[in-house]
Amino acid sequence: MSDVVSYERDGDIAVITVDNPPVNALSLPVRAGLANAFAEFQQDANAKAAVLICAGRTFIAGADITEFDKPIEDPWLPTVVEQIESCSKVVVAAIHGTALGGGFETAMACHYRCALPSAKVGLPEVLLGLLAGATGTQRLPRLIGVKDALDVMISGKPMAAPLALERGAIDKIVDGDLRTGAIAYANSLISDNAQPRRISEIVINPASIPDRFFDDYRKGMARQTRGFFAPEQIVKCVEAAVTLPYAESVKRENELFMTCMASTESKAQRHLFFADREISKIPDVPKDTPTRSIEKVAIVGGGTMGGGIAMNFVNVGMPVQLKEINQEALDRGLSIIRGNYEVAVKNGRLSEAQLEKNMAMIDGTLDYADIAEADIVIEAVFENMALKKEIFATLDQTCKAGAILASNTSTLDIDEIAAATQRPQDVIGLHFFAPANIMTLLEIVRGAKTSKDVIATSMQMAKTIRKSAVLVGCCFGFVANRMFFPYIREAQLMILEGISPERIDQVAFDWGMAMGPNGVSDLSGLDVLEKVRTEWTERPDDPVFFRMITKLSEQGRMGQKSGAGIYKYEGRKAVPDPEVAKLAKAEAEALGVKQIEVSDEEIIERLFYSMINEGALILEEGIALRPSDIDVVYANGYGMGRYRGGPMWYADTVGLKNVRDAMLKYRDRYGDLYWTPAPLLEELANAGKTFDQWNLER
Ligand code: 3H9
Repeated sequence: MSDVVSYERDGDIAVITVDNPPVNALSLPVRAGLANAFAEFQQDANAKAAVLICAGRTFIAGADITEFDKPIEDPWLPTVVEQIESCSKVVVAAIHGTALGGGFETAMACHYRCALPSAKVGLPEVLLGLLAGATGTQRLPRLIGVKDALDVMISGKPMAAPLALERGAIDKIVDGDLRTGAIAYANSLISDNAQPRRISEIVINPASIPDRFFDDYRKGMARQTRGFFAPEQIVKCVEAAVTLPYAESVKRENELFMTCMASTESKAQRHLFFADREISKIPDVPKDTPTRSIEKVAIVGGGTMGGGIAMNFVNVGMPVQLKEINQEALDRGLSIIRGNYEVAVKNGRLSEAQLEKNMAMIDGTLDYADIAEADIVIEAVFENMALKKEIFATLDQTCKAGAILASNTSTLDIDEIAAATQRPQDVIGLHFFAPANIMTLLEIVRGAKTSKDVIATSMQMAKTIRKSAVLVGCCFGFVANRMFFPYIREAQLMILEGISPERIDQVAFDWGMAMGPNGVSDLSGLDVLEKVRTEWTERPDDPVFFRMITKLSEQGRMGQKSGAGIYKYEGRKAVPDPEVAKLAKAEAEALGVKQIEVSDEEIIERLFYSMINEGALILEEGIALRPSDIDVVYANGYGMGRYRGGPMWYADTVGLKNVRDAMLKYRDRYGDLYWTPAPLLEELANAGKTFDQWNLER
């Protein structure tokens, strides 16, 4: 028998067990093992039914994604699932953990499905830019109906066992030991003379589907799926399930699966799947690094950011102390948090009782002495080095030994902040992204003296509060903002050059950003960006740099919050403002900036290649551990469409030679202040390599 699939008998029941840690992915040995095991079951005259079960933490969690970049090797999963379904004796799937993708497809090939109450089943292929290509798009609509199946496959969200039972995706929930329960279920099916029940034999009556159903479905999903390739292919597969005979529609599914697999979008999404998991691997901070216990959390500064950070802890049941400078500021901070929870209550995501419970977990204080026993203190006051140093000096005086002292700075030098204390080893940056209670990204900034256990504890704490934490080194702006500055810089210069903010934003949006650079600047606050500019002591010596931000904020146009910034605002709707165009023209004249016409391609190149070049510098300096860490930052913190794979992956898909050559074109026009290719970019472009290859080879 195979190493990863075993066959044994328990009375009349064959028990086929997959044991392929960590998640029982359907790698070639598993597929081959399943094919052999089901052939044996078919031959085994003493086996009246079979139970398919998995060892370890989960049922099969899907196809082995690492195999998708290699040639397919037989037996391919669609063949294995057809073999399972065609067994002449009853097969029962016994599910625990997560039966996902190919795992759920395998379970759907079984004739009956039972599951633990905690199990989940689903087809999340869409999140990898794929579709359920082992008959999943054909079986699920037959099993639970076209609309529900589409919802499951387009969202990628798994169904919890009780919902799966209600929808008919599973047949039984087993309490207690799964193997015992599944064998008992199989025995009861035999006693009842139950026959194999094959989903492929269910026919969907086309007349049961309302006219225009698929057109309407496409319209309904358009916003959510903008830019992604797979969702439309999934809809096509389900249309085929309704209109074509099973064998033909399976063929269609296979063709569309292959198209998805070869698509740039899917490659980008698969890259991010692994990138999201790589971020927790820190070469000099291994998994067994000791950690400190974090039970008491204090936050200094109860503004929008501090309040948002507090909510992260409260939401996972951890009480928080919130320190403010006076009662008025504290009351305001608490009322913002309450307001956020009230929205959740209004949307039905939180009960009134939970709201009150959450608020009771926040203990406001005006006195540093009250937070002396905190295990971690997170400072979240505004970006001002002098103020932060003062706070850290006070924390050093008041906090217990061993407390982690963290700053939520988005740009400033952690080492300088740490130097205000006698314990720089305990100081770290925790850069949350606004709104801090919603955005999943957390940049963890390692100072020169930050100790490894403080890093390990911060990474672990990030998991607890469900953040995607990327460890970065110390420089102005770290990874996220440092790469964001060139992006904003180009958007600003283009406005001076006579290109309308709305066109720049539209091009960025169409390319895949959730919001263009000008809309984001207004949302962040032009006063905030101006403050960052002035705090940046080594900012470029260039009067044009961030010019409109400076001028508009001088006029009190601070962005969305003041009703006007780069745009005017009607409520939250951004409206182009002719005054801004006038101001840009006057500033351009004063600064000698030429008015030019640009193509959409140029807008994309200037916005993103400037960002990518900064990324290359960041990699050279070791500020980010790997190119894929930068990709995670942009996919999770800045709303860059996952189908782009992040800026560094995108650069790889464009070709680094093309990126470098475009930079040289702009260097000819603008000089070398901004457009000199980073040495790493130059080296890789000349060698015909990608950032990804560079990462693997070093
Ligand atoms: C598919 O099925 C296509 C078919 O329809 C058609 C075929 C013809 N393959 O996430 P974790 C690794 S597409 C390979 O940290 P958790 C993961 O990289 C697939 N490796 O654990 C990590 O490695 P490392 C559809 C995989 O407990 C380790 O396992 N299925 C796969 O937080 C632990 O993972 C999916 O999309 C895989 N399929 O979460 C499900 N899955 O330790 C994808 C995981 O070296 N998987 N790894 O970093 C998941 O959603 C989560 O991993 C899961 C467990 C919920 C299962």
